[in-house]
Amino acid sequence: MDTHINDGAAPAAPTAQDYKSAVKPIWCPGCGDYSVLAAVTRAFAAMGLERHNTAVVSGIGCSSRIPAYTSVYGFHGVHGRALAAASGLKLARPDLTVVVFGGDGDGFSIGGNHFLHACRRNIDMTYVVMDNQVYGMTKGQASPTTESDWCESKLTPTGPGVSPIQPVQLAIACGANFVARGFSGDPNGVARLITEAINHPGFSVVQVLSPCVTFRPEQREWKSTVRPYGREPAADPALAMRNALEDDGFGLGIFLAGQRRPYRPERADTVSIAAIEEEFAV
Ligand SMILES: Cc1ncc(C[n+]2csc(CCOP(=O)(O)OP(=O)(O)O)c2C)c(N)n1
Ligand code: SF4
Repeated sequence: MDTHINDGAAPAAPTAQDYKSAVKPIWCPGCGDYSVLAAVTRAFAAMGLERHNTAVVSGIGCSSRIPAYTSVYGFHGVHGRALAAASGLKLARPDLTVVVFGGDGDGFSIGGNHFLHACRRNIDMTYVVMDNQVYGMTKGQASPTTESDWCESKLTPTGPGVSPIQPVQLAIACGANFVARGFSGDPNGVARLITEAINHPGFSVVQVLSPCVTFRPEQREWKSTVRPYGREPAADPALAMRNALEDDGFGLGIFLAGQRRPYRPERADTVSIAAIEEEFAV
């Protein structure tokens, strides 16, 4: 850590505050995303991550504002392309800790194709999906995780009418190596999950149920719906999937801590920027 020099000799332990930027979040009062920001900065502090060796990457959405609010390197990209940008970054700089943030719309609608290939590819990075089952930033349309009978959007007055995606099941099915679910109302629990996800090799997915109090005010009740799903993390994806299928979408904990080898092409370590420029005649 480059701050916190106490007596000129030993650096003091970093705090969550060290990982927050000076930019004040503009989320609605009560939005679950505040707690996710608290959780991720606590996780970074607990791990003592070096800010210059850490990068957060996002797409577009309320949840995707996280890079502006952290003091590590950040990239606020385009809608649905966070995982593509993060994959390139991690392959070019495998020494960095790369954590990706976004919403359910960003990740499973416009970014759905990238999500399944990121799981399949298993690059060593962490994806935190802040799932509020709605498009918050564009004022409350149904997303891929919205219940089929949610009738509050003018675009879908009788409900979307199709079954929602189950992110935990999808991540396991597509090959993610670590899959967990947390709740923003428990920031310490989310911080622990993010820490474990970063420490686990390969592609880690953490679905964080994070209420949109403006367009889904009923999600305030999630605090009495969530509970630990109550089983040990499975190393076997088949067992993890069975546990996920038996869960109702509100069980919290680690479903899968798998053993797949992360994807890491040899070439990414050896090729130089000069060689790339020469190859492409830049
Ligand atoms: C290519 C493109 N299409 C559509 C949009 C409009 N748009 C911005 S954010 C968003 C959805 C955000 O929902 P979600 O990812 O669930 O994040 P939240 O705002 O709920 O955190 C959409 C459709 C856009 N910015 N770019
Ligand atoms: S619209 Fe919803 S998701 Fe966006 S900041 Fe407000 S409460 Fe949060």
